[in-house]
Amino acid sequence: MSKVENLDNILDRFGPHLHDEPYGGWQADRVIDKVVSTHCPYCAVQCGMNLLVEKDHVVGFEPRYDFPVNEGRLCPKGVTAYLQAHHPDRLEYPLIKRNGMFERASWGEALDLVAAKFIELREKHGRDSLALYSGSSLTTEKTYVMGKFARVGLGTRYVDYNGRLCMVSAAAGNNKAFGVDRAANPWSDIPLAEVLLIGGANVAETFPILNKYMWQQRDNGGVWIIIDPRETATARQGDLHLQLRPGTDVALMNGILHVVIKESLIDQQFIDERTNDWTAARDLVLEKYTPEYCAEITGVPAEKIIQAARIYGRAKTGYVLHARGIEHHSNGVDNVLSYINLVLATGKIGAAGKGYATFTGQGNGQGGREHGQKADQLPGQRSIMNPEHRKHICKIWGISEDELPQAGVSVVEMFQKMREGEIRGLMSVCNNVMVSLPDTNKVRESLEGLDFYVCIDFFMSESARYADVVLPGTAWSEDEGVTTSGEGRVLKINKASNPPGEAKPDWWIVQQLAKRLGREKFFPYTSTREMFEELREASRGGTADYGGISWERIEQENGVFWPCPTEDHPGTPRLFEEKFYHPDGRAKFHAIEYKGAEEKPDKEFPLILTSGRVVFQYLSGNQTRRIKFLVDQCPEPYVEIHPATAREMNIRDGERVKVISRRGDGVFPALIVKTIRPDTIFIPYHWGEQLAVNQLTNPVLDPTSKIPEFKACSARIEKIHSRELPILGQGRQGVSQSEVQK
Ligand SMILES: Nc1nc2c(c(=O)[nH]1)N[C@H]1C(S)=C(S)[C@@H](COP(=O)(O)OP(=O)(O)OC[C@H]3O[C@@H](n4cnc5c(=O)[nH]c(N)nc54)[C@H](O)[C@@H]3O)O[C@H]1N2
Ligand SMILES: Nc1nc2c(c(=O)[nH]1)N[C@H]1C(S)=C(S)[C@@H](COP(=O)(O)OP(=O)(O)OC[C@H]3O[C@@H](n4cnc5c(=O)[nH]c(N)nc54)[C@H](O)[C@@H]3O)O[C@H]1N2
Ligand code: SF4
Ligand SMILES: [Mo]
Repeated sequence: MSKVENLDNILDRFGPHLHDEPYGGWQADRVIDKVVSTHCPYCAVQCGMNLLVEKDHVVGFEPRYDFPVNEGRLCPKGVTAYLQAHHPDRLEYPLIKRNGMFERASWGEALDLVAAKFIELREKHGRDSLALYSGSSLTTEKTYVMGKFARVGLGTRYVDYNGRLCMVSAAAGNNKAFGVDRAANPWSDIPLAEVLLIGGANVAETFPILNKYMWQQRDNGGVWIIIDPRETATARQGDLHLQLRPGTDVALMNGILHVVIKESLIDQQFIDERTNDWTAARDLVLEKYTPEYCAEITGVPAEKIIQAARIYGRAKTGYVLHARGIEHHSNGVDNVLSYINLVLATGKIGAAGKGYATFTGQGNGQGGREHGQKADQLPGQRSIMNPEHRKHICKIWGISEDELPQAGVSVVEMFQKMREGEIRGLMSVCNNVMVSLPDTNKVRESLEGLDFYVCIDFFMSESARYADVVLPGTAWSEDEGVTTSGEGRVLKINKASNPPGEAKPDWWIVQQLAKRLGREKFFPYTSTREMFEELREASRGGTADYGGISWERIEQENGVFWPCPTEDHPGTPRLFEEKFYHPDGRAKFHAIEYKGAEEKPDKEFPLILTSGRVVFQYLSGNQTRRIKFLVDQCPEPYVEIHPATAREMNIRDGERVKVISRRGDGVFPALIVKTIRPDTIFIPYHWGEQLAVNQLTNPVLDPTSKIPEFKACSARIEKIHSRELPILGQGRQGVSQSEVQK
C-alpha cells in the first residue's frame, strides 16, 4: 500500500472547509425552475422535504407539510442538508495516490487500476482476499447491488455494512423473539400509548422530529419513563428517570419484570395464547432479580424500579422504545431481549397503542439491513445459510448455487482479518472507519497493512486518506431510489440535480468494475428502476417482502409499509396483530442472566466511558463538519464529567484533560455537568484521528450480533500539567464562556 497523504496537506486540499451559502448565496429574485419532493438524507425519521432547484443547482429547501411524519418540521441537520450538494469540498474526479499524494486521474485509468489490482490479488491469494464494506446511507437499490457485487462480481464471502455498528443487536433480538426484524408499530401509535418506556435513546437530539408524537402522547395525559445514565434532553422531559450504570439494562429490566410478576400485572392470557418459553424466563427473574439486588447492580434505587414496574404494568397501553444505549454492548442482544420480555409478559404489543420498536438509526438503516449487504444475509431478510433461500436468489441472479459464497464475518472481524493478512484488498462505500470503528489505532493498522484499498465517497474522509484510489460518488440529491424509514415505511428519494464535475452514482461505479472483472452480464442495469424491479422479485416471498411495492405506489400513498406481497395488498403498518413471524406464529421469551460490560471499572481505570451523539453533528461527521451553522453550534468533542468527579481531580470546566483506556488515549476539554453519573463520563463520537473517542473504545463484540461495545469501557482521566494548553469552551452546550473563564 502506498503512503498515507499528510494530514495538513489533505485538510488544505480537501477540507473540511466551512460552508453556509448555497451556490452564489440566497437571493430574493431567484427563479426556481424545479421543486423536487424527497426526504432528508440523515436519520431514519426520513422527514419529507422539497429541494428548490435553479439551473441544475440545489439552492434551497422547504419542509414538506404533506408528509405525515414531519408535517412541516425539520431539525437543525435537516434544514442545512441541502448545503452538501454544491459544497466546495465535493470530490469531482477520481484520485490515484502516487508517491503519497493524491493526483487527478481519468475514470478509465482509475477503474482499470482497481480492477487490475482486484484480479491480481484474487489470482495470488484467492477470492476471499477481497472485501467489500458498505453503508446504509445508500438507497436500498444500491445496498442490494453492493451485496450482489460482493458475491457475484468479486466472488468473495467478505461483505458487511455499517449497520453492524448500529442496529444489529436489535435485529438479532427481534429475530429471536418475533422471527422478523422491523418496528412492531408505526410511530403514529406513540400518542395512543398511556406510557412510553424509552431505553438508551436520546430522542430529543437523535430523532428530534419524533418528539412530535411524544408530545402528542403527553397532551393525551401520557407518562414517560426514561432509562439513561445521563439526564439527557429527553430524560429531562420525562416523568421518571432511571439513571442506571452503563451496561446494566438486563438487571434493570429483570428487576422491573420481577415486580410486574409479583404484583400480578402480567397478561396471562396473552402469554398462554401467543408466546412460548415463559416459565424459564419467569422463574429466573423471580428467583434472583429482586428490586434490591437489581438496585445494587444498576445504581437505580429499588423504589424507582418498583415505581417503573407499577407505572408500565398497570397501564392498559404502552410503547417500549430503545436505541443504541442498550444495543451498543457486548451483551446488546441480551439487553434487547430483556426489554422484549417485559413487553410480552404484559401483552403490550400488536394492537393500537400497544407498541414496541427500536429506533433505527441511519436514513436507510432499515432498508440497508434487509436486502443482502450483511455478512450472512440474502435479499428479503433471507439467510445465506438456508438452502431454500440460496436457491431462490441464485435463480434470480442467474448463477449456480456453488458459485454463491457462504457467510462472511462482521466488519470488526474483517478488520482483524486484514491485520492477519487474510484480507488484502478492500473496497469501502459509504462509511468512515477511522471515525466509527472501535479501537482506532488497530483500524489504522488494518488500513495501512492492506495491499490495495479503494474508497467511494463524495467528500474526502479520514479513512479515504489511507486509500490508494478514491472515487467520487454522488450525494443523495443526485440520484433516485428508495429508503425504508425506522417504522418500516418504504419511501422514494428523488433526483434534484446532476452531480458536480465527473462524480458518478455508486451503482454506475460498481457496474463499470463488474465489466472489467468480466461479470458485466450480471449487472445489466440502465436505470435505478431496473435495480428496484429486480430487488422486488428477489425479496418476493421473503420476510421483508417488497413484491407489491412500486415507485408509483410509494409516491401516491406517501410510502408503503412492508411486508407488501402483492400490488393490491395495503402494506402492513402494524405487525403482530394476529401472529408473530416464527413458524408457529408465537413469540418467544428468553431467560436472560445479567452479565454487564466486558470491562468493569477497577483501580487503574475507575470510570465508565460511554459515547454517542449530539444534535448538531451526524455520524462520522464527514458531512456535518463542513456546514458552518452546525460547526458553530458544536465545533469539537468534549468529555462530560460530573462536578463531584471533577472536584476530586481539581478539574476546571473547559480545561483540557487526557482520557485514557486500555487501548489508547485522547485529549478533550472537560464539560462539567450535573446530568451525568459521577462514575460515568461521556464523549460524543463525530470526530476522527486524535479527536476520536474510538481511540479508547473496546472492540469486544456481542457473540450473536457482533456489535462492538461502544457504550461502556473502563477509563481514567489525567490532568495535563501544561501552561500552553488553552482553556476552551466556545460553542459547547451547557456552559457559558464567562463561566468557563471564572
Ligand atoms: N443528531 C444526530 N442524530 C442522529 C445521529 C447522529 O449522528 N446525530 N445518528 C443516527 C443514528 S445512525 C443512530 S444509530 C441514532 C442513535 O440514537 P441514540 O441511540 O439515541 O443515540 P446515542 O447518543 O448513541 O445513545 C443514546 C443514549 O444512550 C445512553 N446510554 C449509554 N450507555 C447506556 C446504557 O448502558 N444503557 C442505557 N439505557 N443507555 C445508555 C447515552 O447516555 C445516550 O444518551 O441516531 C440517529 N440520529
Ligand atoms: N464510539 C462510538 N462509535 C460509533 C457509534 C457510537 O455511538 N459511539 N455509533 C455507531 C453507529 S450507530 C453508526 S451508524 C456508525 C456510522 O459510521 P460510518 O458509517 O462509518 O459513518 P458515516 O458518517 O455514516 O459514513 C458515511 C460516509 O459515506 C459518505 N456518504 C454518505 N452518503 C453516501 C452515498 O450515498 N454514497 C457514498 N459513496 N458515500 C456516502 C459520507 O460522506 C461519509 O464519509 O458509527 C458507529 N460508531
Ligand atoms: S429528524 Fe432526522 S430526518 Fe428529520 S430533519 Fe432531522 S435528521 Fe433529517
Ligand atoms: Mo447508527
